Amino acid sequence: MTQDSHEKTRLADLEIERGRGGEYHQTAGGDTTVLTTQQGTPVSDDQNSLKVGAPGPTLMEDFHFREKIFHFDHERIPERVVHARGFGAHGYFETLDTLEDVTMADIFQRKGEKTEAFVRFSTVAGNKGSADLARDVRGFAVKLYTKQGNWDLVGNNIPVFFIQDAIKFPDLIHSAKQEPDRGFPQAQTAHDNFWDFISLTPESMHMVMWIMSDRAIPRSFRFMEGFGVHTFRFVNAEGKSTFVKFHWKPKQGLQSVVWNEAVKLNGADPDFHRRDLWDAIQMGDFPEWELGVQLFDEEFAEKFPFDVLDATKIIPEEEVPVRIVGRLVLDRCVDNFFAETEQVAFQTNNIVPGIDFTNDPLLQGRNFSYLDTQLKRLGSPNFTHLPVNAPRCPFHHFQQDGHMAFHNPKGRANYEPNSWGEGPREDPKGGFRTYPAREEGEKLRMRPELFADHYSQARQFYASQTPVEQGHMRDALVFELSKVETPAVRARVVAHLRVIDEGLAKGVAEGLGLRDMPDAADPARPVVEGLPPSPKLSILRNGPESFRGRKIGVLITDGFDAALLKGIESAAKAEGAMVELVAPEVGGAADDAGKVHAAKQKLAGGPSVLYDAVALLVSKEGAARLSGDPAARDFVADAFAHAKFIAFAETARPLLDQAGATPDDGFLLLGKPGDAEDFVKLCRQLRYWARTSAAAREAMSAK
Ligand code: HDE
Repeated sequence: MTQDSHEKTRLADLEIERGRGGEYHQTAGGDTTVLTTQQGTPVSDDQNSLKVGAPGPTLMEDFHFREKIFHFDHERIPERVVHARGFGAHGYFETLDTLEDVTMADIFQRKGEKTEAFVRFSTVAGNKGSADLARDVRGFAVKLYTKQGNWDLVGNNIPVFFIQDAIKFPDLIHSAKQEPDRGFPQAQTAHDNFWDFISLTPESMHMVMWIMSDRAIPRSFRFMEGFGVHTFRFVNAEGKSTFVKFHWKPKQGLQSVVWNEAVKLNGADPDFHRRDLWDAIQMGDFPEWELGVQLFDEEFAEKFPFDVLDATKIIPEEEVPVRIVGRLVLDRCVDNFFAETEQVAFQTNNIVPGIDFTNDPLLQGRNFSYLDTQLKRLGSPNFTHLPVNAPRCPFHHFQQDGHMAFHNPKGRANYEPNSWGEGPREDPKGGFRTYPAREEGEKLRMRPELFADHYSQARQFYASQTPVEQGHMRDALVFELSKVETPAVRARVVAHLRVIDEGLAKGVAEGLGLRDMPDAADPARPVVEGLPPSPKLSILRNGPESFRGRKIGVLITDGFDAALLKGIESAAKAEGAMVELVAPEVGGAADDAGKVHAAKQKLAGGPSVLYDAVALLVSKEGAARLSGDPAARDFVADAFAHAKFIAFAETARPLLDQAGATPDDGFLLLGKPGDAEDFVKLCRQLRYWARTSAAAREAMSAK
């Protein structure tokens, strides 16, 4: 690594020299900085190790070679035991509403104030190198560098969790990850161990409904919600406590992909979510979420039919509305993936005055785990010295030494109190004070009685979905359980589903070819009847109002109609959507005036799953050329099967025919450039679901 403090040596421009033995030398020149060792010694040759004679043995003496290989050998740090695959970005939080009445947290005191933030999104089960579109929960971890210390809200895109007590976390994660003898499957829950554990753990049923829904296959990090999951406490200056649940709401609405699309995306672009976030930020279309809080008191908690400290339960927004108090904007990509995204250390125990924990046994367990795991991953208790983890506010303490300590205090006193008048002292008034909750009881390994309700909210979640979403959940369960090789495990899951919804259980049993319906599971507590559906739980009921931030893939071939492309481009621009060109060759295609338009994707490597909607602008000759081309057929057939909106020039009709895509109301014939505006308007619905099922057609015609 070169240090700024090194004097830059200016040499001739970068050039390649052929050396005596035919070896190549690349030398620094012009403004190029001279390569040095870690110790700062300038390096004369980075292409050849030091040898005795040209073919001779390599010499131990070659300190540059040894240092380089030594460092390379130690580049990896342990990946996170969960949430290994992630993607981070910088941004800021802006306070939109003050909350001084309920919390003294400094970040909520002044309207309009901005606080620096770092966010890391992740999948849970897969290894670092797994694909983005795994069916999985997404981590939504936010670090807020407040004036009173770092506050980490380490959340997920699903508001509940599989288990109620942290002691079960290793079992849950072991069952979800690769099976230990064979080391597969990777980044999938579709295997025996996972469903075996789940079927023996009824408390997971609510979460199972969420992960079998399209929430587990988001279209983009930008279009998903985030949740703090646990109930936390706000504490105000008078010491009064208010319960709080945190919600991040994407400014551009919710959107997911369909399962068949997810499977194909994992092949077409395993980095689909990373690339999407990176591209959006680079283009200046900054992803944004609102922070909302659900506030409630002990009295509400007492009368709520479930335990508010049980992380397998939500409080429906219809019951306690979400009050918007701020917004989060991601406006800067990382400079270095390892330094920032990999080394960022989130900890649930990073809280600030005005915010406190509750007795949620999952949260209590997490508070141990996150600190502990950072030592393993980052190798030193000094991980807070890393720039991404360091507070932005002043900090002073007497913790010292350890590996890689590079903020070392000066002076004699390294303890307090001391007689030297040196160093920081505690602040009894302004310092963090734990909320003095009254606790008493016997030491027991037990859970509160209401935690025994495992099915009521699972049922409520299913009932709150549109018929299209319910169909997706059924299909997901059938897919996952079809990969389970032990019939008894499949049957046990269906037994649980019978308590949640008989129709769902029947559909899954049919999909599995299960001949004998198992008896329904026996709930530990009676299911609470008559919970009203919560429309806020559906993705399709909370979609975007515009097509902003989405992408249209336009297939072009030589001789295509330039005016139609212009129409699409200007309609998309007006909406804030993107257009990407796909052509048989990446070099692009010439329009009807002979002007060449470079393509972003080659057709055979740029399938329609990469886009939210497609437009087919192929010319008559192009359609003839692509006749029988499997990539062209799949481009159209997939867009059709995935219920996407499709615009087409008349000349492209043969492509529809060969893909078996009969135009319906989700198609738009582009007769003139202005028609693209109607197309973009259609696209606001994101999908033409009526194409996919009778239930969807019925639901749409009832609208
Ligand atoms: Fe985590 N979790 N978790 N988790 N979690 C980790 O910490 C753990 C849970 C979540 O982008 C680990 O730094 C336990 C719930 C996110 O760096 C580890 C339990 C929720 C991330 C850990 C849970 C989460 C993690 C692994 C059960 C949503 C990624 C690496 C009590 C509210 C953070 C690390 C990032 C990461 C433990 C359950 C969210 C091992 C013991 C519930 C977003 O400490």
